[in-house]
Amino acid sequence: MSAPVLAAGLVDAANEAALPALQEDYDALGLQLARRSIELERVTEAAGRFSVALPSWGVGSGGTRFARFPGAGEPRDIFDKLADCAVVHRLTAMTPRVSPHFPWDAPGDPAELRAYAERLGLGFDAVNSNTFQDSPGQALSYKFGSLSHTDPAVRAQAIAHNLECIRLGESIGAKALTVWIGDGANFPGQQSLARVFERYLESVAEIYAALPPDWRLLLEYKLYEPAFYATVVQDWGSALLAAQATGPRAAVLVDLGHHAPGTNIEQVVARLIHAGRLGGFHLNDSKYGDDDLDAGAIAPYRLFLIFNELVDAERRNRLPTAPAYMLDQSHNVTDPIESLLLSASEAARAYVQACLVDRAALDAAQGANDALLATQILKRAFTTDVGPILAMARYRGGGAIDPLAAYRASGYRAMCASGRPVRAASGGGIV
Ligand code: PSV
Ligand code: MN
Repeated sequence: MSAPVLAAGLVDAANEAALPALQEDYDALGLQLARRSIELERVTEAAGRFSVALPSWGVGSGGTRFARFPGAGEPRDIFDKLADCAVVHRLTAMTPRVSPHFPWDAPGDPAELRAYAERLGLGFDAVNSNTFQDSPGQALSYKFGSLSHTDPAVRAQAIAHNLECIRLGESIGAKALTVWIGDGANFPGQQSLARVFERYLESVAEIYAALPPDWRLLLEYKLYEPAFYATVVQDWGSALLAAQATGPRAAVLVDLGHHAPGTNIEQVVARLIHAGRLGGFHLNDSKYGDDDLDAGAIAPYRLFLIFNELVDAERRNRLPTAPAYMLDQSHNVTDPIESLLLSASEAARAYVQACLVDRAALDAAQGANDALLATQILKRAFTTDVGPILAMARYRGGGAIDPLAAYRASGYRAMCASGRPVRAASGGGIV
């Protein structure tokens, strides 16, 4: 199977033209950081080590409950999706893994899928199960829940699907299963708030029992949608309880869009680190709810503050297992590849900015209760233009100095449009 690829030499030629200006900016930033006793090369090396996984579902146009507007040359299956992800990785040099979603991405032959991904230079991150909608051929419906359903037969079906995800994941080299369920109630009284959670815990325990020893189970919470009165795993408290009740390799997955407006997500992150149960992230951005907008598009300072907690925890050796960084976005008005290029970069930007925080000075300001100075120390790191560090890390990693410009010059989307017929516009749907 062959995939559309970027023309040979395209990135190299663009990089060659852009390198002199980058070098100037990079050197100037180096001088500026040296005055702050920050070693530029150390930060660039850290940037080069940063990576974030791509959601297989993110390379197609998303949609809302009202409509989906497919774009030209959209991927038709997991093989096309991987080809698009490979383009993102080729240009950013920081997205070497893809997080697949089953059954959407169920391969006929997992070995073939794994080999294909390897040929593209990609691996797999956490596999996601899907018991939040009914799939063709499924015996029992998830309309009234899945892992927490009142009917044991429905729960058994949902558990079996998760076990199948583990089996598929093993055959493609994944090391984690992410479980997000849409279970919940739209009306007070519709469900027993107590018993529905107990049933969820029982089901999760069965999934955990089948988890290979080197795997992690990531439990994702979400405030609302599709359930609008009470979601079974509605917040980090419930997810943490579930992880703690389940076992040491169960941890919490924080999707940035899954909180009430105004929630202090960085504080949630700090608490999960304290509990040793921070499993990973679905990075995205939002203004009102689970908007699934591009990471860093709305609240870049919040993203920075989250990474500030992570870098601080790294420094204090409080992150024995690195959290899984994954994007989870829905691209409705952009070319999904372009959004992913920039979102990966925004995640790395927040991480690098957080690496610039003067930790000793912050400790001292906090110790002296100097609120203004402490917050200025964070702002100073946040407002540093780390663009040259990101571009240099990409360049050194084999990516593009300017991924978006290189992508736009490549004609990749037009190439896909001629090889992949447009999918019929369907109705609404969140994915
Ligand atoms: C649910 O809103 C979610 O965040 C979960 O991670 C799903 O797997 C993903 O979006 C795609 O629907
Ligand atoms: Mn998510």
